[in-house]
Amino acid sequence: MIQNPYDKIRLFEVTSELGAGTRGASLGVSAIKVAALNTGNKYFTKYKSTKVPNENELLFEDSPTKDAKYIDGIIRVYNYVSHFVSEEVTYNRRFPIVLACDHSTAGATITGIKHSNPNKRLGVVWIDAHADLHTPYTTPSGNVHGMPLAACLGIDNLERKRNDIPANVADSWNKLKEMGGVSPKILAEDLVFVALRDTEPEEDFLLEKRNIPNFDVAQVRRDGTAKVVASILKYLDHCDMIYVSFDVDSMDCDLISKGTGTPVPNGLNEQQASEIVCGLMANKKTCCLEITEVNPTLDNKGNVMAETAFRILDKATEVVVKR
Ligand SMILES: [Mn+2]
Repeated sequence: MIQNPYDKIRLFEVTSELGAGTRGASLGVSAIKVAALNTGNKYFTKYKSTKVPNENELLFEDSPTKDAKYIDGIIRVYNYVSHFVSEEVTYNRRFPIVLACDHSTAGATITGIKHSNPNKRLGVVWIDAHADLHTPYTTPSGNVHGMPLAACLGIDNLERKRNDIPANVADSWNKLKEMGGVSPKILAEDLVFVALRDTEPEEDFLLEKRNIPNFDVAQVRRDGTAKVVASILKYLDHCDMIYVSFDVDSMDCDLISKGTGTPVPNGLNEQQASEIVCGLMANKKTCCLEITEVNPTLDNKGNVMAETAFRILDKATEVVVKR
């Protein structure tokens, strides 16, 4: 029996940045804490956090793999993250909020949830400018933060293959897909995007073939956030649990700031992002929130991206606590 309402939440600090293409993402969680401190907000006193180990020292050496950079380090990080999330979900029954630094590890969060609930159908709301549906076979960059959804869907996308990958990379990719003993972890019909607007042809092929919907920025502007949230929840109605992944590059980089690894214009404004995240948190099926890809070293406006992410985090947490 949880007495203290704040004890309903468990924060996880996932500071791996092995999956990002630009350096500095691992400072994202610290930048969010600075935003809390500078506004006198006691968030990090109220909510306890667990620091998940990272493998970032690998970055001082060149990646031994090209088509999935640092994938063996990322597999170790997936083990840490999925273990912590799974334990929390299974034994403590607190609501995990994952503060992550690059989006690759969201696949590990999903692994943790799914490992604890192998028979439940997990819906995923991916709020992101990017589809993160690449694989080592299709990636133009080799950055694994563009691959977590393909890993969770168990997809190679050989139909749109552009890279011949070595056997060791194929092995590691298969390990990532099969991690947690459940593969695939999610089904394409249980996945929706919000604010998707910067995809590559290999990803477009999958989006079209698997019929994965995107609630785009125009629709959010036209219909309003309440209607979009209702449509998302209706679409995922058959799912038992819902995981929400909020990549801050879903927001407009000109309106907010460029403090993220792959900034894209014409995105959500803060209010829209906040209302969508909070609207999803109000639903009892929503079992986890992840906020990711704040990079203060790229911020052209000081610490504005982290400050914006923190305001949304604070509001969303409150919604979960009160539900
Ligand atoms: Mn992303």
